[in-house]
Amino acid sequence: MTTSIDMTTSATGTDSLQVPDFELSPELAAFRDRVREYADNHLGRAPEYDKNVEFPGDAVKAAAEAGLLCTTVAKEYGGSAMGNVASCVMLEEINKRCASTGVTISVHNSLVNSLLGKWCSDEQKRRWFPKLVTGEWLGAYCLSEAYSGSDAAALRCEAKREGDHYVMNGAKLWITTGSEAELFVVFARTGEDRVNGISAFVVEKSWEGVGVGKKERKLGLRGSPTTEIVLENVKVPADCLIAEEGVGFKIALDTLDGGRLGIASQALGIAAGSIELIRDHLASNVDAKGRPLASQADQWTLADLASELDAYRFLTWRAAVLRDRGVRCSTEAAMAKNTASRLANRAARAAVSILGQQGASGATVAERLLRDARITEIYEGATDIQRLVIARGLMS
Ligand code: COS
Repeated sequence: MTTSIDMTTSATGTDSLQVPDFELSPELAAFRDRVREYADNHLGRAPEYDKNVEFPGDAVKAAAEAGLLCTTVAKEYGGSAMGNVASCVMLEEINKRCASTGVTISVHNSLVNSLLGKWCSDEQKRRWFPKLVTGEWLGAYCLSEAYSGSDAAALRCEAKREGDHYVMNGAKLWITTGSEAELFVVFARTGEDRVNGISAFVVEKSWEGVGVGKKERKLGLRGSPTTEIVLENVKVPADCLIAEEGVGFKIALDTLDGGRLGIASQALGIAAGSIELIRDHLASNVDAKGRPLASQADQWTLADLASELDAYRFLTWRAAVLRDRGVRCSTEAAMAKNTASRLANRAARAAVSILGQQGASGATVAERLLRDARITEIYEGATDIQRLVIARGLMS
């Protein structure tokens, strides 16, 4: 008896041996083109934001008007519900041009809006989303403290329940968009247990006792303000607790899985921008007969960087697809950030080297890309933390 195996169709009628389509769908390609148009029209001031240490308020406002601050919000709350893959495509394009604008949008969408959408009640979403999706308010994510960076569960900020509210005291460090945000997601201790004693809250900037502390002087992303957020006897209404007491740490780490896709995409954008600089430089350097003068070594560098860019983009999109499907993607997101952020640093360093004196000059894009690349290996979980998450994922 011969068994015939249908190689194209599964019992459920779906294509069981389907090869993934490595092209963007027509809808996503159209969205990417729209983001490119936004970038062409509104990110031309990137060098000024960097030079003047100026928040890209005009670019962020234009992003809100273009519907780019609501990609991770459901339609019923005014979002476009485009999801994580679309957000990754968008963030790569934006970061290629301006990483300060890119990180502002990444944190707003991937850390704040995503978290509220997944964990808040319907009433809470109706309270905050109208302001967040329109960009009237920007959001910030407050996890790190002086004694809890990589070891996030060591945080000390506390929230003590007193009747119908909590009294919050503590200080958060390295807060992206700190001085510009109106809404903070704050992780604070409501119990002694290292992990299960942490809860998540929404805190509004206008409340008494909420202050913006020291602003950091930074190597890169100079248009993006990174500040301390000080919380002194802040009365946080009990209905600003997110989900329930004790699940804050899991909410924080789950949200960071999505945030890391945003930073991986930022790194891809910085890498892509650097590779384009190298390509254009090498292609324009020709002899009298129009033959390229580029050394073989420089051509190998270009080839290797471009190959890695494609590979890590697919790693990033794979994790984003999983997250859009509601599947935990901690390992895959960490793989994406680990590889893309290291590539961004190598690509930007190569751009500066290959462009020579011109590349190292503060007047060129290469120098800014190199400074902007550095942080992608540090924030939202340093490279060694990503490697730890990957190893734990593989061993579990
Ligand atoms: N999604 C949901 N739950 C998660 C999770 C995730 N991605 N990651 C961990 N958890 C859960 C674990 O399953 C565990 O729950 P149980 O005790 O019920 O099993 C709990 O959370 C604690 O996890 P874990 O034991 O791994 O906690 P650690 O203290 O060992 O944390 C690392 C480990 C280092 C991974 C974590 O502290 C981390 O990611 N640090 C970096 C923080 C960071 O990125 N900061 C940047 C802030 S924004 S600039």
